Amino acid sequence: MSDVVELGLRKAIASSQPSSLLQERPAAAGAHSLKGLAEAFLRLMADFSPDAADDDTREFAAELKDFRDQIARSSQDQETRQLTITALRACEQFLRKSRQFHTTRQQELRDLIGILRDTARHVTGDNNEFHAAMQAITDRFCGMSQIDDIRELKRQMADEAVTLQSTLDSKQKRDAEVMSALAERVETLQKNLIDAEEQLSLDPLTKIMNRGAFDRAIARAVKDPRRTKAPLALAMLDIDHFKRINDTCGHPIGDRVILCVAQWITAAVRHTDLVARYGGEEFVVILDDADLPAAEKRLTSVLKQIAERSFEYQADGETRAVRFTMSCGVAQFAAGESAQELVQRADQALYDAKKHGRNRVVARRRSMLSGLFG
Ligand code: GH3
Ligand code: MG
Ligand code: MG
Repeated sequence: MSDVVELGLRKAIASSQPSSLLQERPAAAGAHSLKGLAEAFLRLMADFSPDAADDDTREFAAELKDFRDQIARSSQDQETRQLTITALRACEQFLRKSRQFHTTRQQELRDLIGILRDTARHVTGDNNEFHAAMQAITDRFCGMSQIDDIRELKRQMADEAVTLQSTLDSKQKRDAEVMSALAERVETLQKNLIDAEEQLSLDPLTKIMNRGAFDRAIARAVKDPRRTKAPLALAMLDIDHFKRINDTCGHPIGDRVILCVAQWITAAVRHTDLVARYGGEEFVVILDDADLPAAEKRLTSVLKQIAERSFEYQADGETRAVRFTMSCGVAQFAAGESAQELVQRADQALYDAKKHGRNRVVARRRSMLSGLFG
């Protein structure tokens, strides 16, 4: 509407314009209509900037009022023209400033919407409703020019910000719950894994290390960097004539004898020595920091203790006792040999112990030949 009035006003000024502004002429009909039109326009301009929200607008409203008063008071058409032109310039300047202000404000708000939308997209991937609402506001905003619309937009944005905040809060809460459930699950799985690994390494009957765990332990022990300084010995033990125990007492008692032997050996060696069931009624002991004589001495003592003990059990309402002996072969790790060679040598020593009458420890040294060609 202001454009139409502005155009009319400009035409009126043009039609009443003298050839020279300095030339004084009596008031004509054109000048009277210009006065009325100028007043109408300035009133309209005052209505156009209704609420004096900022200093500039307030100042402009006061300026308009001043112009209107001056134009109303003017008696000379030259003066009216001059005042009207000055007022028109002031209006143009205000409109330009106002347009500039709105453009800047539009851009800032659009940026703000963009930021909000990006934030929402990053933080809440599944919040389609929010994106749609923001898109609708953005579209509406592009067609806006009135200050009230912008105020409404601000209000909507504030509402959306509250919605976004609560969406973020509940998402964070959900994430925290998921994280804590996951942490709990991981902890349980880790415990299960440790349990499973432990079960995998244990012999089910005796609950000491099984053959697999022994193989890994001996492989680790021979590769230990301390090996160059500390000696390492391996003992292999076997129950003598175990078959007879099974035959006489039955297989279940044989099982209990095996379990009992595992406990006796474990109790008789150092806590740093590693005891494992190699298979059947055979056991192995890894003696860290023990050379061949030391290992031989320690195992002789173990065998002596076992030979002196007896395994007791109940059968047919009476207590029965089983006595038995064990044979043992020992070998010391030699630099450069493999774990397999060490085990083989201890096994050969055990075979020798059996061959030479059982219930004894036989130590087997590495032959010069294996040292040279091994
Ligand atoms: P040696 O003095 O030569 O070692 O004679 P041995 O009778 O102890 O040896 P042999 O190899 O002839 O017999 C071992 C027996 O051990 C045979 C097998 O049935 C028994 N055995 C192996 N594992 C188990 C087990 O887990 N439980 C029971 N009860 N017996 C087993
Ligand atoms: Mg045996
Ligand atoms: Mg055997």
